[in-house]
Amino acid sequence: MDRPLVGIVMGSNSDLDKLKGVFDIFNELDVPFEVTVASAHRTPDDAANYAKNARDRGIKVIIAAAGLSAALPGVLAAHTTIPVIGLPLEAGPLKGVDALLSIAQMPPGIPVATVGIGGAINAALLAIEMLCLYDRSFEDKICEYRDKSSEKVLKARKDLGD
Ligand code: RP5
Repeated sequence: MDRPLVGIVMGSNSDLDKLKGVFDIFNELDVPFEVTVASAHRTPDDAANYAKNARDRGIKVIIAAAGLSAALPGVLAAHTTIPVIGLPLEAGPLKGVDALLSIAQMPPGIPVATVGIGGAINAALLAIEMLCLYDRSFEDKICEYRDKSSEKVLKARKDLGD
């Protein structure tokens, strides 16, 4: 098994199902990743240590997924210079809007790249685009994915008799 290049961190085990889109893309495009749980609130030292050690372990980008008042992506970003993609998850009465704003509205100085609520697929694809900066073979994987997406639209058009 290849050394993981993407670290996926979720705030709770209850988030796992919402990350399916990330796992599917990485498995389909053969991207080595690891997944763990660390909470900015319940295991703050653990979250900080993960971020601090990630670069030395070969991780090139982190996807941090959390719901409610989602501090996790910002906390991880504060402890590493590896780019962090924040993935806000739908949870609780505000259905992810709270997580989206918590992640996107980072104070200046510690940026977190933010995708939409439940934007698992875009988080995965953005991570792969960041991997292209290290290894251009990942470009082929992105192009392969885009070609398949285009084919689906063209097939739908054909099915409509257009
Ligand atoms: C966040 O709180 C987690 O990311 C999760 O989305 C939400 C609820 O967590 P649990 O109470 O289910 O552990 O920290």
